[in-house]
Amino acid sequence: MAGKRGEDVVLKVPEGTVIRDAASGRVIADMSGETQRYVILKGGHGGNGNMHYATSTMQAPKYAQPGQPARTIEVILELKMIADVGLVGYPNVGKSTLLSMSTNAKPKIADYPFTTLIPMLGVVSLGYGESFIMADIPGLIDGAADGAGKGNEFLQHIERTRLLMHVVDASGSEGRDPVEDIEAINRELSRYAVDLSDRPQIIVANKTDLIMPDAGEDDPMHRLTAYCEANGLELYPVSAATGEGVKELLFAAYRKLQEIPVDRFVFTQEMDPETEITASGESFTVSYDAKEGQYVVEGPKIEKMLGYTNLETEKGFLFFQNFLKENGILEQLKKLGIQEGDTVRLYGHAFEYYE
Ligand SMILES: Nc1nc2c(ncn2[C@@H]2O[C@H](COP(=O)(O)OP(=O)(O)OP(=O)(O)O)[C@@H](O)[C@H]2O)c(=O)[nH]1
Ligand SMILES: [Mg+2]
Repeated sequence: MAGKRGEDVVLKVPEGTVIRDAASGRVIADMSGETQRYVILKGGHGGNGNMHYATSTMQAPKYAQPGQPARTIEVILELKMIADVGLVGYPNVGKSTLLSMSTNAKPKIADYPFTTLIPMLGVVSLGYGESFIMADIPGLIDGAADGAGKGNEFLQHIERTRLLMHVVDASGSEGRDPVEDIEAINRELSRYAVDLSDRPQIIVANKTDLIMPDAGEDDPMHRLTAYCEANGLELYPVSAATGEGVKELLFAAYRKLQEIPVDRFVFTQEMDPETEITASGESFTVSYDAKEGQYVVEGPKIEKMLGYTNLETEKGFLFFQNFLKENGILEQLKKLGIQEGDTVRLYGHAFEYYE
């Protein structure tokens, strides 16, 4: 009698998820800030039950109009964490150790590269309601911006962070040079799809407990300090293992965050599916069959309409006429030069055309 309602498809996503059109990659919506709910595609118009067509003489008409078909779209849901501070650096420099020392998070820590495989968040509480969110991501390697070691996937998680903590192994315990490491990681940050090199940065010189006392000129901290001074970078020596210097680092980060605007990187809409996507398979063609001397209208849309329209009834026939007009079919027939009395063929049906 009244026609069934379709079900809504509701997908719950974590805050910060970016919705993109799978075909073109264009941004449809950024599920952050004000956007808490977003309708990607509205369902088709509902149909009319047979009671809609009841008249005083026809109490129970057999004709009913089904609803319009639904439209479909394939989307990519891009998870982007929302954190204030993002930890970046080569594998094994102690990023996860720093996260576990600074927050309640319990990341996996081990003495080999690529221990962290998925990004992790933790809340840094400094007391008196002073807190911020810190994100640990897996270690980056050369070519990360091009996807090496899944680098681009990991970098996407820090796109929205306001401040980067760039962690290096200041002791050079693995034979790497911290200054070279800073430059290499920053190269990757600037080459990533979204230029991350202008994000405010704090350099964290970790593993200071491993630096030999009285190392003199061999102390990598010397070169690191000189490099940071020369390049205007803030440097904090810490030992994530012993906790030495960590408090100072966290307070410095908190102070710095107060100066950086909170309006995080928001993605603007590049595509509105509502205006671009039409129901699939909703097409038809209008042509002239010279051999038969008939005009031919065909296609899935016509087939579908004929399937739910009873042309034997007056209501059905009226609907059919309206359909031809509203879909521009009459217009196309006129363009092809149709004259009064000509025959129009639609699958099994043939009609004489009259204005
Ligand atoms: N001596 C010393 N060892 C540390 C310090 N910080 C981390 N480590 C050790 O360094 C190793 C790597 O630490 P992680 O925190 O797992 O390093 P990560 O940067 O998260 O590594 P990935 O997740 O692989 O990128 C572990 O064995 C830690 O115990 C430190 O300050 N001093
Ligand atoms: Mg880690």
